[in-house]
Amino acid sequence: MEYFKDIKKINYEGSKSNNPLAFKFYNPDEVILGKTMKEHLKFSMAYWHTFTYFGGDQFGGASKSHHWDNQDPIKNAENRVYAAFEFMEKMQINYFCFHDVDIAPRGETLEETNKNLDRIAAIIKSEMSRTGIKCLWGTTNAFGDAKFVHGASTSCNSTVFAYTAAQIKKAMDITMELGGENYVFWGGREGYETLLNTDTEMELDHLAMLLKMAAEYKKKIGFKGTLLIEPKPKEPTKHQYDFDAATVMGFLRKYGLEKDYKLNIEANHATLAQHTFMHELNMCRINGMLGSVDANMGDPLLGWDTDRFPTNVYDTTLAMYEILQNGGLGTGGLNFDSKVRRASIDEKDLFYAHIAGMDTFAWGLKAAAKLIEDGVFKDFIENKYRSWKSELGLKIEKGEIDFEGLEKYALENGVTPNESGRQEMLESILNQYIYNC
Ligand code: XLS
Ligand code: CA
Ligand code: CA
Repeated sequence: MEYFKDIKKINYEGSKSNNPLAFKFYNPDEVILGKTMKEHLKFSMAYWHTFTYFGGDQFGGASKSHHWDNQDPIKNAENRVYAAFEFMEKMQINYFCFHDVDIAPRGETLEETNKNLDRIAAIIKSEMSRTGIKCLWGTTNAFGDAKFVHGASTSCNSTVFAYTAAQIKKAMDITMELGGENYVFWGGREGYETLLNTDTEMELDHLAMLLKMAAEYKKKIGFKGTLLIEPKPKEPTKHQYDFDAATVMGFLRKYGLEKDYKLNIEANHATLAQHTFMHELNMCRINGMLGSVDANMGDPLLGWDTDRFPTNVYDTTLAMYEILQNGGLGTGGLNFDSKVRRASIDEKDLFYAHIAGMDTFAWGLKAAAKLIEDGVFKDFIENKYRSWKSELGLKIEKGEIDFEGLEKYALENGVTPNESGRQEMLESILNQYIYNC
């Protein structure tokens, strides 16, 4: 059966095309800096937002449905697999990401839930071999159910910790079975509302314990994918433990887990933490911890996690600038953890949304590649820091001079005049590159 009958495969038609169901900038086989666009941009569909989100928000329930839904939950899950693979094939999206609960319904017991997962995973596997589409990452939903009211691994209830571990074990097994390239941990309820009832020290120790066990289990089963932690500062809890990239890296180092994990950076989580997307990518890059990206954007006028499809070329250019400098994302990719708006009630909107996101990243890639090729900011930055190549600079960096020596230097030589940072000029050049790519 064909699920999206009115829609044919989305193709590249160039920037002059006025066909809304065509790519204007994403040209999968176009070569940029020695690699094709589709190699640079490992786009992934998020199973949850695209296939199990029906427009609900804090003020109202579903605003739309899928025409193949409304049957029994297992049949529903099966149909969803075929619809999802048809969607990805038509969109030319070669990867997907999933939570356990997105692909199969929860059963009455854990055993029944696991059986449901096995049944649907087998269908996914056969669709993967039919189409060549791959799994970017899997994860578990250890936040939605009421048992996680006090947290998952950070719960005061040790039986909830055990249940969380059991869920993760199964989700990791399935991710491995599907050849997943990564496994993600986002701690939806791993945080707190008030310190009046919270032992933060114990909770953080328990979170680390769970992550240690997961890393050990990965080795035990021979899972080759990368383990990723996804920072987010708030929502649903007031203070999430995995606040931002710097917090997560400090946490991993404290518990000796920095070799076992990398980070999955989400654009909207960066802005919720009052950082730019670029900042979070940069912090990971300079620490060798950049693993993967959740591609979306927030809304400057709304203070919450809006998960909008990315349409801001300025942001994607700067993001791709960091990603290219990182030498790509390794096993990671660009997962559209993005949802169409509540009022976008037509199934076609799913296509328009992904086209917009893919085109926006393609444009960003082109502009960023040109900036790198021309060494625009690199040359400027090298020149800006040139005093560190002087005798004094090299002595400081090598630890060959102490406070007394520096005092002597300052007394004898004073300070050379500073030069302009030229921010406005650089921003203007950046615009020029974005306009002209
Ligand atoms: C929620 C998170 C979530 C993770 C996967 O804000 O972005 O969707 O990516 O659990
Ligand atoms: Ca995410
Ligand atoms: Ca989000």
